Amino acid sequence: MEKALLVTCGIEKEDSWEVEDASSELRALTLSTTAQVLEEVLCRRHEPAPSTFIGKGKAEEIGELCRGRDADLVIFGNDLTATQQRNLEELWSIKVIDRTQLILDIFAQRARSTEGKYQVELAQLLYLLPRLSGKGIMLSRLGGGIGTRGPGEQKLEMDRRRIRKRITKLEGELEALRRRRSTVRKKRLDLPLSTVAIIGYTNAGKSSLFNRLTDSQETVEDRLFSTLDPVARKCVLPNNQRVIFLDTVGFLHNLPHHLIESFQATLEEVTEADLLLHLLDVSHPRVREQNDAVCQVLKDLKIERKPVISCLNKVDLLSSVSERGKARLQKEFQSAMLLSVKTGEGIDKLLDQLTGTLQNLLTRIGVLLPHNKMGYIELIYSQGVVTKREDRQEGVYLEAELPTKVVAMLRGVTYSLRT
Ligand SMILES: Nc1nc2c(ncn2[C@@H]2O[C@H](COP(=O)(O)OP(=O)(O)OP(=O)(O)O)[C@@H](O)[C@H]2O)c(=O)[nH]1
Ligand SMILES: [Mg+2]
Repeated sequence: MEKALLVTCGIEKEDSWEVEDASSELRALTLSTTAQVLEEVLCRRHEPAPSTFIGKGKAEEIGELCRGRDADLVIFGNDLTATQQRNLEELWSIKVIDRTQLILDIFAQRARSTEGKYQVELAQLLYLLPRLSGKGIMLSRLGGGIGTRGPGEQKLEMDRRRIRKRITKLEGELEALRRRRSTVRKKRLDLPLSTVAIIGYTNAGKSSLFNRLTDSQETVEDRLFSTLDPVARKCVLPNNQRVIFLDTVGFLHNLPHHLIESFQATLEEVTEADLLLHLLDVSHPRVREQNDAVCQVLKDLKIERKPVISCLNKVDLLSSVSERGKARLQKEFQSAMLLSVKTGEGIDKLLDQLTGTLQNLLTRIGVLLPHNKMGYIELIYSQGVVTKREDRQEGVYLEAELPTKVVAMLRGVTYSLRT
């Protein structure tokens, strides 16, 4: 097990997060890998020092600490330039990893699907490429961040030309996979079921809720980024409407932008959902900052206007908070619902709210189906809520609330459609 020293530097001009919060998140990220945390060093600067980020004096101080504590590597809570990373490695004669590389390490460990694996490898190579310039960091040092992960021994021997070739190949493969996936998704969309994406900060309890709602067995762990590949599953709501739930990758504050781009395919799923279920871990001391971080990602994805139901999860851990305190919290977070996936508290209410919101997304129609189109009756019953039925001579007349997608399908096949 590698022993890591954590360094987080607060930059006054850049970040709204307190350096303490950033550091405790770095600790949680590190503990999600196989590394062990020796000590956390916090510092503050007005702006990063170009050659060492933290400044010469601080760098020497940390060098001493590394030797004294026999550290195997230093992990930064900030992003370093290739030069800063190289300088620090030379100064300390020790492996230095920045926040992006740490996150990539975790992603590499978690990726399951072919697409997920390709995405991570692509992001890793794009990260490595500028770091191979000039004298470069010793390739063996780049042997992934922690443990033996990272692009792998053999791949690290590749020179830049071969890395570029590999990048082009991966981009091609990913594009092909994306096209295939979009066909699959289109088929799913043709099936006109409403889609609900469970989103939220990493470790909020998304997979736990997904499992509970869909009776599944997705990985649930007290670690950051347990879920990497999105999973979709069907579920029947209490009013018999069928919907698709999506479990998604967790969000993180200051997720490096190029990472977001390489995970765009994953986030496409979220972008196309009809409704978002935003889960917050109310027991987390930084729940407000986490909420802001998620809202920021939604803005980046340009989907901040999508209908959202917010839930304050893990309410079972709030036993010391008064009812009034809880009500205040609910109000503060977009009239959120109180929920505990663990005890089941609030699940029924959530399902009611979900049904209601989805129904608001439904269109009320009256439709007369001719006798040769009876196949659609079953579709209407399974996708919507039928409020009236009359068997007439010309066909069957139904009044129902239906997802807009189904309404569009019906337009071509009926004598009369009233919306
Ligand atoms: N006390 C308590 N713990 C919960 C509750 N819901 C989830 N957890 C725990 O929170 C941790 C994270 O749960 P996950 O479902 O893996 O969270 P996630 O949002 O899918 O996390 P990532 O996939 O890593 O982003 C696990 O240890 C769960 O057992 C809850 O209502 N109460
Ligand atoms: Mg998960």
